[in-house]
Amino acid sequence: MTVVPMRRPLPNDLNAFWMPFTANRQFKKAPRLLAGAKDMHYVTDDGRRILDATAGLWCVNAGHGRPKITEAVQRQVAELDYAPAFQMSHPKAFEFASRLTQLTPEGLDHVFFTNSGSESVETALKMAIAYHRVRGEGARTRLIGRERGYHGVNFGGISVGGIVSNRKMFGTLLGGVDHIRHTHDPARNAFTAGEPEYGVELAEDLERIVTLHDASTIAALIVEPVAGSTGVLIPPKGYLKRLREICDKHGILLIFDEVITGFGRLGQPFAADYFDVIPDLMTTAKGITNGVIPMGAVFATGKIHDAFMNGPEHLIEFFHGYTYSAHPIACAAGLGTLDTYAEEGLLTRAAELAPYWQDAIQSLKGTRHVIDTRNIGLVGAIELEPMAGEPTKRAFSVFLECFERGLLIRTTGDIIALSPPLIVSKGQIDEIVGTIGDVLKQAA
Ligand code: PXG
Repeated sequence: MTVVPMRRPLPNDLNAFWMPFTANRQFKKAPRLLAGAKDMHYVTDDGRRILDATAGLWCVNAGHGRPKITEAVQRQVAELDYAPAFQMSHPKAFEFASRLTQLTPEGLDHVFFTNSGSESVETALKMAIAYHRVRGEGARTRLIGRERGYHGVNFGGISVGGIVSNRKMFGTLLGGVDHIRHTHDPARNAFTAGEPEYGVELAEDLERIVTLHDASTIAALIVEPVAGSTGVLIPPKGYLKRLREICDKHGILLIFDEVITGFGRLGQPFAADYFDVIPDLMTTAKGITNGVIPMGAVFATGKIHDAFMNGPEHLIEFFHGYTYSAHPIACAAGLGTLDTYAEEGLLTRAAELAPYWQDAIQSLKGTRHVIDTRNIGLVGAIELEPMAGEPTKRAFSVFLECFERGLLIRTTGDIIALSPPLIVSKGQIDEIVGTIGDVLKQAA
């Protein structure tokens, strides 16, 4: 008989799980556990209902526990649990890819499946470099990102990303990367509803980088159309169009990282639709399956895809992919998600709610500690004056107090970021903004 050693942790021991992007020691002293969810609400392990003002982490766009998605997953797991992803596939992968490319902006007709936003970013960066190489411009290897950009946590993503705390611990990162300036300019744009007036000229920073390195060495520029993780930075009017023009002029691919803007967040299926600027590659994740099963996808134009479809037909064209690319259960969840989005008009619902949302967010101007309010689609940000000498502390205490009062918000630095599920009601918008306002009035 084997003796089970007694040093094993109890099932409810909090120590073993090293939590991601979390203050582990603080969390484990007072854990916040979500045990259930339905529509706009979470339920905590002690039975409290929490209004979800963040769509999980920007991913549960159709709200929680949606029956079409649940049932699709249940059916799929019983029918086909897994199919090899390389040199094999399964029918739903093709069905889902076709359905997705009917939704994507004109020209983005091919989809490469991944399992997360971070993997989508790595995939797109590799595609961009390889694309230039297969067409005989192998010197174009440089990747350009933007200060304050967030492109996931893998080495390519943190290299082109511009969030210092995500980079500084991890050595020299990828070589051959440069960054254009970010667009945050509160001195000129604070309390702007929608797209800021000032800052289109910041796109010209790309010309500076091109002059420095020469266009012939640059593969791609990657930007978030609306920067999310860094605290919701909305592009100045005309800025993205100008980036597109400069990329075109120099033969540089434009990658939009639409991991948070994709699937209806701005009131159009993608930010590319909203801003009427079509990238060459588009990275997505999160809302692609409503957050139910991990999945990501990179969309590519025919020009990029076709450039690879050369040489002997028995050879692999792109040496890249994941064991779980186009996982059957993720594809089933994705199909259920697209059905739900379509039936309820969710990919454009944010456009209907945007004026109401805007008034609600902007009504916090003048509230204690608030130094900026920003909004676009169903995204909002409330920037707080940091406590002297203790950055992030004020916003985090607001987060904790909101959670106590039954509201889930997200904070990054001293910025509150809001992105409710696209099924949110006007009454719930009032509740979100009302609670935050009340908490701010009493916050230290
Ligand atoms: N690109 C962008 C633009 C993102 O926002 C990723 C890539 C990476 O996705 P994965 O699936 O690898 O996490 C993201 C992720 C927040 C927050 O509160 C944002 C993200 C993740 C977690 C929290 O701002 N974005």
